[in-house]
Amino acid sequence: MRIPNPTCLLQLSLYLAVVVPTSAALVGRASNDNTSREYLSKIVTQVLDSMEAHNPRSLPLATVYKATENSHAASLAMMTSWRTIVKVEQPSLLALDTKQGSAYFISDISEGNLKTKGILRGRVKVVDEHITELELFINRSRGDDGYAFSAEELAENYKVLMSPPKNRKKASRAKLEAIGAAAWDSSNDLSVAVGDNCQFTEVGWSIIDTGTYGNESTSSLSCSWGSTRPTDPKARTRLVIDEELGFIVTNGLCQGKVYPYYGDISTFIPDSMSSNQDAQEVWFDEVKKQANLTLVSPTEATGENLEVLQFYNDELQALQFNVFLTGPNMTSSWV
Ligand SMILES: *[C@@H]1O[C@H](CO)[C@@H](O)[C@H](O)[C@H]1NC(C)=O
Ligand SMILES: *[C@@H]1O[C@H](CO)[C@@H](O)[C@H](O)[C@H]1NC(C)=O
Ligand SMILES: *[C@@H]1O[C@H](CO)[C@@H](O)[C@H](O)[C@H]1NC(C)=O
Ligand SMILES: *[C@@H]1O[C@H](CO)[C@@H](O)[C@H](O)[C@H]1NC(C)=O
Ligand SMILES: CC(=O)N[C@H]1CO[C@H](CO)[C@@H](O)[C@@H]1O
Repeated sequence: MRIPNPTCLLQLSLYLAVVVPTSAALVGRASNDNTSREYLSKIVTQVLDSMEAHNPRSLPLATVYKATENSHAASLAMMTSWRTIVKVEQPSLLALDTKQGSAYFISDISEGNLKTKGILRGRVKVVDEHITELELFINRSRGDDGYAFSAEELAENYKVLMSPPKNRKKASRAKLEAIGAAAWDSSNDLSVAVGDNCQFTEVGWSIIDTGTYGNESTSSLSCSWGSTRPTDPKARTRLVIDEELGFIVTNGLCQGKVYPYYGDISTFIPDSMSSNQDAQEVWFDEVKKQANLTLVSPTEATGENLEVLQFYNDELQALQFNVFLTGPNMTSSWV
């Protein structure tokens, strides 16, 4: 991670941004508080640099901070991220919430011998210029996220999201919050128009689903705002609301099953997508009879999704399912 000047990071969008909070934004805050876009991006840089340096002690941590890595709590000094990460690329996506002092980032990382690339993503919250919350996820191959990911495509795919058209119509904070809430409640009938170029990704990857029999599609899936979206009454639906770039960072859990899939891969299918699960059961029974492939046994799991949406010009512009799998019927450390 080498960002000589953190402001370069947002070069394209900063000129649109309110760099210094207005006096109104500071009302009710301690005088040493700073939640400007510039400050928040600097904090993210510090966190990533400290990983490369294997030194979490350099960070401005609050006396008591809350932190999780891949869904479980640990002190930063004990976390894998600060032990094994040797290089962090500059974030491919950075969402900044100047009202709550929170930031979300996602970056390519290298570990150990630099031969494999992974993906690190997370959320930081600051209060009075101290980090109070840190929620991190590292990709450890597709088996961990249950969906898919691509360390190779991440930066290229997200570039367009970080430089939206200058003349875009920004949505109000209330609208962004309403979309975040509806994303985790399938009974919420908020209608959300999906843009023609809306980008759908799973941890950086523009998804190509070849289907159960490997013959269905060779092109990328597009976004949808469907009834199969899972419901989590405890979802945190407005973790980072970036009013400038239109990002909504949410987190919720959904129950589902890990199934063997076409070829030798496995995939996580939420219970809310019951017809997809049924199709997979049919395929599983067929292939099991043929007995010429080894299959991972369908197994219950919880998918923890740090779901990111982007909305402007009255349309959904990006939808990202960033899933991490844990055991069945798990709950979140954060609720
Ligand atoms: C907030 O932090 C940024 C980045 O460190 C700095 O440039 C800016 O002057 C600070 N603003 C306030 C009001 O302290
Ligand atoms: C894919 O293959 C399956 C099984 O052979 C078949 O039932 C299905 O119709 C095929 N789908 C397409 C889109 O060709
Ligand atoms: C397994 O057997 C079926 C039926 O004989 C055949 O169609 C399929 O190609 C075989 N798959 C593999 C991976 O050998
Ligand atoms: C998870 O909870 C559901 C609903 O209560 C239950 O049916 C299921 O057996 C549980 N799974 C495990 C592995 O405990
Ligand atoms: C560190 C690590 O496990 N990284 C994995 C991330 O994903 C790639 C595939 O793109 C794997 O090859 C890496 O092993």
